[in-house]
Order: sequence, then structure tokens, then C-alpha cells
Amino acid sequence: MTDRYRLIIGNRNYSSWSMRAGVLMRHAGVDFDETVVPLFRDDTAANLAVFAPAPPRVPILLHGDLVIWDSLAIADYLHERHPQAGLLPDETRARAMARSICAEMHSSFMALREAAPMNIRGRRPRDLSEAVRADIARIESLWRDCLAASGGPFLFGAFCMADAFYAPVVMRFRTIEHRLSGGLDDYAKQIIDHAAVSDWCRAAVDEPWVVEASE
Ligand SMILES: N[C@@H](CCC(=O)N[C@@H](CS)C(=O)NCC(=O)O)C(=O)O
Repeated sequence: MTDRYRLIIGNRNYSSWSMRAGVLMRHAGVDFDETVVPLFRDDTAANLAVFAPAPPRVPILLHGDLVIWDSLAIADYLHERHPQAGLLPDETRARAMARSICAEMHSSFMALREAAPMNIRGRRPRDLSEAVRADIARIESLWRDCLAASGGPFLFGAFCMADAFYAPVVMRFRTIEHRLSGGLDDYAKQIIDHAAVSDWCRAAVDEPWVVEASE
């Protein structure tokens, strides 16, 4: 299949699942077009329905007549088509771990996600509930274990899918001004400085839309 990729995303400032796919596409170095469908508007569902029958969510990757409507599935598809991009570690055990922590991100941390929506531009320190603190502790322990096993600077050594999946968490921590300790602040800085992440963030800052519920 030779068709150019087209990635449909939500607001770069707020849409964490879009960010994961967008960062991976950039990191993989593939040619693609990116179309923003502003979220949380009366016309959002209708605008997304043009690209995928259901559900009205982003990201969506279009490739020829193929429609992939979930960030994990997009990441796996990119890895299959571009194995040289290193989106997953080469070593079997590390790859299984990387897949596990991506899946955990995909299915967990509801308290953090609810209390601290991604807002790349925003700086909003806030009081954290016990449940949010527990989510943060779990994420910090995952990062610490991965970095200790790999030696860093990214979770599995070189930047991979796992780092892209936790990049929006780094953004959330920055927004709520959560202080990371024990070397995790170095990891967060590596993420913020990564070319694909900073490219995404630059574009996010320039966006015109403000979603009050996420501010
Ligand atoms: N499981 C989906 C989740 C996608 C998702 O929830 N996207 C949010 C934006 S970050 C969305 O499209 N929200 C629009 C809405 O709920 O109307 C994935 O990982 O791609």
C-alpha cells in the first residue's frame, strides 16, 4: 500500500490520545498529513463521522481505504509497517513490558485523567485527591523500574511507543506543577525536549481554541 498517511486529530493542546499518535508519526519520520477536528463542539461528531463511522473519537489514521480508530492500534500498525523506526524495543522481554505499560496507560489512571486534563499551555497547580496521588505513585514506580532496567534516557533506552504513551502524562504533571524526584525530572525533561514532542507542543501553543472544561 503506497497511499500517504492521513492522521485525524483533536486539539493538540487538549487531546492526549491524538498526541500519542501524532508524536509516534513524527518520531517514525513518515510522510503524513494531519487534520485537526476541534473537539467539544456541536459539530465535532458530524465532522468526525466524515472519516470514521463510529465512535466519534480521535485519533483516526487513514491509509488508503483502511481506517484505524484507536491510538494503540495506530501505534501497532506503524510499528508493523516501519519496524526500523524502533517504536517497540527489539528484545522480546522489553517489548512485552513496553506493550504492558502502554496498555496500562490506555486502560488506567482515571483519577489523574479526570482531575488533570491535558492542557499543554496551562499551568494550574491544584490539590490532589488520594486517588490521584495513587495514580501518580504507580506511574512514577513504572517509570523508575523501566529506567533502572534500561539505563535510560528513555523508558526502554531509546525513545519508543511507551515514551509516546506517557508523554501526555509529562504534560499533565507540568500543568499541575507536580514535582518529580529521584531522577524522574530528568526523564520528563528528555520527553519535553524530544523533537517529536516539542514539535507537537509548539503547534499546540499556537492553536486558537479554548476548552473551558479543560482549563
Ligand atoms: N481509545 C481511544 C480513546 C480516544 C479518545 O477518547 N479521544 C478523545 C480525545 S483525547 C476524544 O476523541 N474525545 C471526543 C469526545 O469524547 O467527544 C484511543 O486510544 O484512541
